[in-house]
Amino acid sequence: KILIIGACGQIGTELTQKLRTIYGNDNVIASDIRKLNTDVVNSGPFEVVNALDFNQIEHIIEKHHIDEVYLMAALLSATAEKNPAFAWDLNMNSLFHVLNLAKAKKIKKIFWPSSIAVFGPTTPKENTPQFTIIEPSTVYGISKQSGERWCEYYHNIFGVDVRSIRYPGLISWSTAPGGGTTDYAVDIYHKALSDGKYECFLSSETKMPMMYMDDAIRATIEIMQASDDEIKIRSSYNLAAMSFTPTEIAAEIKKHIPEFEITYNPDFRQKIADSWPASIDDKEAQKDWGWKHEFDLESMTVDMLEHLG
Ligand code: VAH
Repeated sequence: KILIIGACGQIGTELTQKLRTIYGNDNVIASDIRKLNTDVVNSGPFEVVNALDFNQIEHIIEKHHIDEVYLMAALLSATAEKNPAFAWDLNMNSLFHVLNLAKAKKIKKIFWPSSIAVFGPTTPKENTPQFTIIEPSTVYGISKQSGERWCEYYHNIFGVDVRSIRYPGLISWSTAPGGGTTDYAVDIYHKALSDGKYECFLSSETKMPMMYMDDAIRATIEIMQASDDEIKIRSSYNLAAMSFTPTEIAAEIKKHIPEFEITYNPDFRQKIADSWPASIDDKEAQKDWGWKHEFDLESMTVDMLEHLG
């Protein structure tokens, strides 16, 4: 059985639904700090769980005979800069709780998300390799780097089966992002349809790695279904699909909504974006567990506008 912590969040919502389709509603226990999403709450078992409460997580794991945990609760980059102490507490201690439960053999497998935010200003910006300089300059990035180190440590020293992906910015029509720097690439579609214009909080040429949610969910499930010996990297895998600037995504939207206009008014998130890579090399994921993305900017835009329109 599977437990998802943070099941009502941006990724958790879609991951829960997909896992329920694959493994059956009753075998996928959704949990979050509150009942924030009615689809998630009503489509199968749901528990209110605080990711910072070890005893609560342990209790739910025993009650439902859980083997696998997907830990999707976290504060994202922009929110973390506003509340560094809480971000560090939540992002690190929730991970320790789950790693320690695996170390104690109460669960067999963990999925934990890392991010391209793990990279910093001294990392090569284009085609960022799997193994490179990693000096993150954001609270969120520091928590992801530390998390990656601990995942690898728990695997090497205690034999914990933990698997992880460095997600790029994720774009979805069905779930809203929650406080990230890449959120503009979701908002822009909503505003293009509702207002015909969008004011972007990043500058026009800010290029960032992005991925459509369908690909991200498939990657998450594929890395968890891979055999143990295929997973050679136990920190976190680079993962890529597309990279674009606000200018480029606006041009793609204009193909469908010719009157669409974008303006720019960068805020504190510009500095966060500037510290991250522009594009990612994910050949290790391709080689080790057969990763291949499907969606590019063009096909994603068609699908987004079709669903939202
Ligand atoms: C954020 N979407 O902007 C997240 C992500 C690629 C960064 O982890 O904070």
